[in-house]
Amino acid sequence: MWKSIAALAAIAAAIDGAAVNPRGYGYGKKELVTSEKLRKSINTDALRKKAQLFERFAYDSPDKNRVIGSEGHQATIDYITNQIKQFPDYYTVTQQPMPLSVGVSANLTVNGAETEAYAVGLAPGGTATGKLVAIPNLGCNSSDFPSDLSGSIALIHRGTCVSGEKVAFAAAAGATGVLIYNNVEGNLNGYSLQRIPTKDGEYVPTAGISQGAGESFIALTEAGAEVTVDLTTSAKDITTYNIIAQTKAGDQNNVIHVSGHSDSVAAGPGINDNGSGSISILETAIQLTKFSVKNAVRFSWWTAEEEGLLGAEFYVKSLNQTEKDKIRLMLDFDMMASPNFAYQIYDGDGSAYNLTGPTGSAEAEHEFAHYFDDIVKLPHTEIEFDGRSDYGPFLEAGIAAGGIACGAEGIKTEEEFKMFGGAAGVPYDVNYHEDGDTANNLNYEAWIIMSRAIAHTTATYARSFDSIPPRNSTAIQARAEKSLFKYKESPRYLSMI
Ligand SMILES: *[C@@H]1O[C@H](CO)[C@@H](O)[C@H](O)[C@H]1NC(C)=O
Ligand SMILES: *[C@@H]1O[C@H](CO)[C@@H](O)[C@H](O)[C@H]1NC(C)=O
Ligand SMILES: *[C@@H]1O[C@H](CO)[C@@H](O)[C@H](O)[C@H]1NC(C)=O
Ligand SMILES: *[C@@H]1O[C@H](CO)[C@@H](O)[C@H](O)[C@H]1NC(C)=O
Ligand SMILES: *[C@@H]1O[C@H](CO)[C@@H](O)[C@H](O)[C@H]1NC(C)=O
Ligand SMILES: CC(=O)N[C@H]1CO[C@H](CO)[C@@H](O)[C@@H]1O
Repeated sequence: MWKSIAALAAIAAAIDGAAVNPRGYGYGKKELVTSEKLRKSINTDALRKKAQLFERFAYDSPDKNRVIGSEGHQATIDYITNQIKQFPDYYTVTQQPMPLSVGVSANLTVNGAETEAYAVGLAPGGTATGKLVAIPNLGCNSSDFPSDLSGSIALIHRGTCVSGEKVAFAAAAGATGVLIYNNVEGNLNGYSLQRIPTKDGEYVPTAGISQGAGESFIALTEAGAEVTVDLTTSAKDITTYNIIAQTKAGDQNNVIHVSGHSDSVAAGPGINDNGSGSISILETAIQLTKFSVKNAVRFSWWTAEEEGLLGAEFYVKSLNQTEKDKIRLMLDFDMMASPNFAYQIYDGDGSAYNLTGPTGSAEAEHEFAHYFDDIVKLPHTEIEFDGRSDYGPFLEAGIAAGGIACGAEGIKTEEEFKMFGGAAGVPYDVNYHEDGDTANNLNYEAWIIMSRAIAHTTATYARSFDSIPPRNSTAIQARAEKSLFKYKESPRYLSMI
């Protein structure tokens, strides 16, 4: 006996249909999730245990971090995926592979003298020798580049646009290598071109150097001296993964997308930044399995956030418009447990910073405010909706977004001290991007409040999108274009690139 493909498909659909109710509730007798029940199921012990585990992934790895391509990061990805796989009836989970090139080392001599330099992520390895040509302005426009850079090495200042654009302009003009010099004091180490290449061979070997070195080479070229550069870089091709899990039940055409990032910077284990966000989301995903949902809930753990939001960008680019339209709201969570915390909500309605998000972002902000005002009765502030984390690519695609954070390298103000305690005049997280970003240095009081805010919004939107304006691609697109223009000019966004 054989069955036609169509018959097999019908059987598969019938089997699927038994387990999945695309119209809603699903899962037999599980009760519909509520904010209160989901919030109460999140506890500090479970968060703490996972933070210690993430830290172990970092410290058991030769590099003592969870940076992309490291054993610590792969262990994190495997752990999260396996946790979700414990609920095969509840979630489908996939790992989305993303090929990347990470920098290994760079050796540079300038006029024969060795100069400290660092390989830059996404740039290929290779050798370039030639005359140094300083690029005026910031190299964000092709008109900054001489038409023929054949056999030359371009020297470009960091900032204002992602370095991937600068290197692509230089390579298109014939440059065989690029040096990027820092726009703040110190070496340009652990830096990335921050933009996935759009075609093969778009980038050339690139190294990062200090601001001081860059300025001294410019002085030489301006004095008319010929500056000869020998650059050798090495890079390693890796495959890293986004993790995407989605409830099998719930309306698959109206999705609440909850996400954080799974990687750390190279300097340390990255337990607040942003292990804390990843863990809060994982715990929410685990606890959600006790309940049924009306709208599908999608959880994502992005890779390569620290290299320029690459995982989230890669994911958004992989979606066609129909798939983008299914995401009614994207919520992003990073740095949930800063030692000197403030409760900060992304300013989606633009009331504090003038940068609004796509339609629906204002309503998301108000839902978080409702949680702080009415449920936990705690103060909160706003932070600029600047696209400086994984929600940036979603904003750019016109998808409504929101989120909360506890603060990174910014300084707590006197006013915030009065609201939240801690210490004024000190960063929210003194360990930001340092080796002290460990499980012991988290603020567990803040973390549980923040995690329950995630549970609150997840449950609220898993029940209903009534508070989010209906989808309207025309209006969403028009709004996105406007806010995108602005957020790419925001000082906070610019300080990241
Ligand atoms: C690049 O420079 C040209 C010439 O100065 C100008 O017309 C153009 O608008 C610039 N493009 C961008 C994207 O700034
Ligand atoms: C740079 O030099 C160091 C020390 O000699 C060497 O270990 C490393 O492999 C070199 N890197 C490249 C890209 O040539
Ligand atoms: C969009 O992508 C989904 C998932 O890959 C696919 O099933 C669907 O056919 C695509 N739709 C269009 C219009 O291309
Ligand atoms: C927001 O816009 C208003 C009116 O244009 C302006 O007065 C205010 O300074 C702006 N605020 C910020 C934080 O940019
Ligand atoms: C969608 O938004 C556009 C622009 O704001 C508006 O003209 C149109 O009437 C809206 N369509 C629906 C169905 O609400
Ligand atoms: C919201 C927030 O603070 N997110 C941080 C997570 O990590 C990245 C990279 O370190 C920071 O740039 C973000 O600010």
